[in-house]
Amino acid sequence: MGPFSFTGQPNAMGGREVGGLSNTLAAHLEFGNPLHAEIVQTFWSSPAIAQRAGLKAVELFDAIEAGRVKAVWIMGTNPVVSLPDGDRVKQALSKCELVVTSDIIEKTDTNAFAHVMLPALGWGEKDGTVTNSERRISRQRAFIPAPGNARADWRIICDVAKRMGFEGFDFAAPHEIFDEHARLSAYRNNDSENGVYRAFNIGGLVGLDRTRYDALKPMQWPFSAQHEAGVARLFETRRFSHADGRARFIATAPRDPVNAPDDEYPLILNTGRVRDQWHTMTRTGRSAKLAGHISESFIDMHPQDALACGVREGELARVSSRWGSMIARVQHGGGMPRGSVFVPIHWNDQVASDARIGAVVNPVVDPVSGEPEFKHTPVSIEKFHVTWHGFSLSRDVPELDAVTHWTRIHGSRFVRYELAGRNRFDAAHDDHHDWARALFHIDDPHADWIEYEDKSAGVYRAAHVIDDRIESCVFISERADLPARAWLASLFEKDRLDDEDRASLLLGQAIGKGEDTGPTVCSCFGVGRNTICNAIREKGLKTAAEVTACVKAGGNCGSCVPELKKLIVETEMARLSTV
Ligand SMILES: Nc1nc2c(c(=O)[nH]1)N[C@H]1C(S)=C(S)[C@@H](COP(=O)(O)OP(=O)(O)OC[C@H]3O[C@@H](n4cnc5c(=O)[nH]c(N)nc54)[C@H](O)[C@@H]3O)O[C@H]1N2
Ligand SMILES: Nc1nc2c(c(=O)[nH]1)N[C@H]1C(S)=C(S)[C@@H](COP(=O)(O)OP(=O)(O)OC[C@H]3O[C@@H](n4cnc5c(=O)[nH]c(N)nc54)[C@H](O)[C@@H]3O)O[C@H]1N2
Ligand SMILES: [Mo]
Repeated sequence: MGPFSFTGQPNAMGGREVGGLSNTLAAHLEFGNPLHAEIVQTFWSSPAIAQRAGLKAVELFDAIEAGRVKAVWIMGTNPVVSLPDGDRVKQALSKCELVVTSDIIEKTDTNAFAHVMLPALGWGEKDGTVTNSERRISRQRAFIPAPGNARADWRIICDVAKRMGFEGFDFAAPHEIFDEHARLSAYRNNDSENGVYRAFNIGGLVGLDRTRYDALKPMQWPFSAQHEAGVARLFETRRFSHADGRARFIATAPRDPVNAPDDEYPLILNTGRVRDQWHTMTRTGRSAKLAGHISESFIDMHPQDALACGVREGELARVSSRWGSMIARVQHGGGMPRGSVFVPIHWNDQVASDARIGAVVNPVVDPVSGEPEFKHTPVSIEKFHVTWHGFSLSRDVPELDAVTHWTRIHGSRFVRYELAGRNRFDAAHDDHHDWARALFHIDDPHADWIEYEDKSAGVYRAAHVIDDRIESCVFISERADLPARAWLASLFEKDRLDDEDRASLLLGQAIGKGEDTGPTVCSCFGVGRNTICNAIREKGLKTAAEVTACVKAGGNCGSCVPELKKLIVETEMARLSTV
């Protein structure tokens, strides 16, 4: 989206309409204007109403740490991962007297601090409306049944409110809440003496019963009695939301980031997303297909900066700032300028030993919006020393206590770990053998255990088979010669290994058959990089559309099209450099 992202969360607009931010009242009414507060209070016949904005996210955790806030209810967000200065967020939560969380996933970095967990329903399990960036309200319907005792957030809120003795929470279903929401949006929304004009007006949707609510078609607000069809373009009438109907330009003075790089922290850390993960990965991290694209966190940096820091592509490095540190693998592919490094925001303590970039990010915020300086933290980078690299694939979770660094990758019938360690294996003492069996909890001396060891090269490979079915395997090496993971992963789909599989097992690839299709580029159709590059080379493909026609990649959601274009250029450059 570049610098002009309006809003990213799919229902961020919906969140604003219902007053989901600490500095707004519901229905586009604001704090700081007594008339606004009075409108909401009167509509709700509420005995009291807050007159001041609440604490914004970063301020809230400062207040928790200082003991000024003693109870917090965290709903639908994972602040231990997504807020800056993440270790301080952990510290604040561990001091807080009461931490309640509502999430749809049990094991998250934030849930680790909860005293009370309230299991919620996810979007495919619940019923309601969402609003996207073009003000279009759409019905959202459950298409999978509720798991266990999980309940919709609105039900949880209403029940807690009722138990606390508050009135006005007796809703039987979402359409009743929507009706109240629509009535508030239209309430005193006019130019009369005691009203306040708001563009957000869905008065035309007041009084929908369950049947009409269920049948609601997507439509753009405002949707009042006057605008029955919804409004595609706002402000065509040149009526804005200020009392005088006029818009305001606000001159903003540019300001440098508060923390400048220096000798100790000479590089600028930029953070953001990768294509196939969503935020803190609680959901996307569980998809085997999505993990095929980029499976580990990384530090993208210019090759010359890497040289100056003494790190090489493929090696692990530590990124440190004044606030904290994390570890990830160095790469150069992103075209970073000198002086800047990029680390994705997604990986966290559930999926990796030490990959939470939020711990490194500085907590300075914009004074007006409260938005943190997520894209600018001075950091230093140094090599993270390990003596060996490896990976394991297993049906059960291995024992990781003796492993220095790991990342977990979700497979369809297995879990994969990328591993690295600092210990030295003593070949004379069967160290590898004992270590690998402990990793998979194997005590049985008669287990079907196949192993290969090249002591002088520091290479060890082993696999555990039960009734001809692969149970686990581990590959470690002191050199950069580990096999690709794809073929081994495919063995976990089989109920029986055939003789050829067994013979090829510790090679890590099928003898004589099949080819490595490379890391996934198109997640929709599971098309690998090598397949795409071979097609481009052999058929002389020149456009992304031609690649799609040939190997299907890019033909569904289209999010890999930029990558296809890049591969076309790279393949052409490689061809030119060899002629
Ligand atoms: N796959 C995926 N998509 C998502 C999300 C996700 O988690 N995963 N999250 C959604 C959400 S909630 C949001 S908010 C959006 C965010 O969407 P974007 O804001 O588009 O995404 P980011 O990756 O955070 O950063 C965008 C770019 O801004 C650049 N940048 C950093 N500093 C500067 C600067 O000073 N000037 C300029 N011009 N550019 C700069 C970064 O290098 C980066 O390439 O994405 C949404 N879409
Ligand atoms: N360093 C750095 N940090 C960033 C950013 C950055 O660019 N750089 N970007 C920032 C931005 S723009 C954003 S939007 C944030 C996102 O940060 P978060 O909002 O903290 O990230 P999510 O992973 O989307 O968290 C959503 C949580 O709610 C749970 N959940 C999902 N659906 C439901 C539901 O229906 N009900 C309930 N109760 N829970 C549910 C999920 O399992 C997950 O734990 O990260 C911010 N942090
Ligand atoms: Mo966002």
